[in-house]
Amino acid sequence: GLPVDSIQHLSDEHPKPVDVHFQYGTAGFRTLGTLLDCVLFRVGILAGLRSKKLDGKVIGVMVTASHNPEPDNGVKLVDPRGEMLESSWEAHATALANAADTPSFISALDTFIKNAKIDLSKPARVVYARDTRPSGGALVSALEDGFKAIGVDARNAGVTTTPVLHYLVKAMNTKGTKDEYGEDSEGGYLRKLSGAFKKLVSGKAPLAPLIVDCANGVGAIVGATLAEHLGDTLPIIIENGATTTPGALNNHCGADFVKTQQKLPPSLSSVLKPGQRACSLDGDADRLIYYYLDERSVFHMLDGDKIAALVAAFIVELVKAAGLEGRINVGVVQTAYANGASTKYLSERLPVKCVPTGVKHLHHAAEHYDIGVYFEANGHGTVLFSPETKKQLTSYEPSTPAQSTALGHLNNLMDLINQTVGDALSDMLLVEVVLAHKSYSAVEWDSLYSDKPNRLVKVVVKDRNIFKTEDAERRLVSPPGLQAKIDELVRRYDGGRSFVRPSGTEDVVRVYAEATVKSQADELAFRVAGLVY
Ligand code: NG1
Ligand code: ZN
Repeated sequence: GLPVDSIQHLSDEHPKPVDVHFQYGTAGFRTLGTLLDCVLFRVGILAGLRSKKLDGKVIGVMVTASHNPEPDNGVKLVDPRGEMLESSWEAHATALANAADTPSFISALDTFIKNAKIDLSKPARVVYARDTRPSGGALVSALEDGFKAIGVDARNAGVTTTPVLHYLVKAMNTKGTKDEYGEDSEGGYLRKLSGAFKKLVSGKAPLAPLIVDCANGVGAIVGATLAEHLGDTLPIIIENGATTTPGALNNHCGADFVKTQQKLPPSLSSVLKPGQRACSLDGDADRLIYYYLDERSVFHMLDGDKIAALVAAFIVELVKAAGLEGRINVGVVQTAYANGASTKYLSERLPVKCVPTGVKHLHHAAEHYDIGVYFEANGHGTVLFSPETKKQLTSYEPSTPAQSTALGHLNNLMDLINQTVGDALSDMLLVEVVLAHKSYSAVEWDSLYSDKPNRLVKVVVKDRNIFKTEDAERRLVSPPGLQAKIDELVRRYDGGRSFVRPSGTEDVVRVYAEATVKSQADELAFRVAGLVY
């Protein structure tokens, strides 16, 4: 049965703050770090239960608030294949986190264990990690109390990136099987990525140094070790690597800053030379945005959509060159936030699907292709190779040297790409490989298509839950009549497109608009926002 005494005793040390409601959203639990102690304790227990439910498979727990300001923190669970927690458990997590006190928490646990038919005699295994946030250490202690309370065989992966933690979960669960994903350590991860990278760029012209803005977060730590593994094959210059400077994390730097401000992090203005490539990671290194300055020092951003276009077109070419056209189908998954010009570019070359916001939707849709490329415009994304495709690529007999070369590249890409989740460092190497193969500069990559001018605004409303969408969040069904008004406005703008949806991570409604001219995109966004308000 449930070790009630041990849970009771430890739970009393991690009381729930009154007047706070927690919600397991698309990014797990996320709020001020000072409020999360009890949540971490309870998540420790929940992770143990999830592992027991899945017969002792390893579950991951990541303590991070990604691109959010430094005082925030958060926690999310990772399922055995390295993927996001199954949706039905999100509600259980929310219910347990909100139990007012120890007795109601224990009774909620009891009910949950019965309803979910969890066999408590099963083993529980968890691997956990945190980013560099100052609140992380204490929150991890609370998490460990949760493990202690229910009895979990827990492995501390220390301070590392979100994608490394996802990798570890998958590597631990496949260890010793024919599907072994890789050595189950950060070193194993770095050797896998850098090994594949070196094979992919061998014989290509040397790559010019790349500036990497690490958002003063954990990407700087893992990125520095990666740089050592890469040596001369890719000279990396780490900027914003101040992981212990109070207040520096994500402050005027990082992928979210660049994407939302559409400008250079001020700290790079004296570093970046015209024509030179640079990229920014976010605070837990699962998002990546590239950019460069043109010869007039004008800033140009290469976001997740540009990465998807670059990578998808390259993979399609390799599949063709390997002689596998028609046998391996490549597809792309985007959300409504994808720039209209990227959707047009990609749709002319391969199947493109639009899904609601949130990594789990993108990931699941990408699994339906033989090779599925997914990226959010904000720079989160990866490429998935189906198990069938993996088999095909490892067993296929090429009939010409050219086919053999292309096949080798596809096999190395499978190792280079972190297929569990978006991974800024892995994606960065992927971009560099394509640039090396195509002999593209940042300018040439940028010219695949021109972004349509766009504007994203947030609107604070009384109740964002009245906003209901359909068609992958591109149309509102509620409040009644509002979509017709938006349609009516959009018609008046050349190349106009706009949609409204409630945020899943903030208490706001987001309004996105595109138009052929920037000032019109801004105007359309603000007029639609006026309808919402
Ligand atoms: P919400 O707050 O639901 O718009 C944001 C991002 C998503 C995704 C999630 C999870 C935008 C417009 N939205 O979601 O793309 O990254 O956070 O972190 O960028
Ligand atoms: Zn992140």
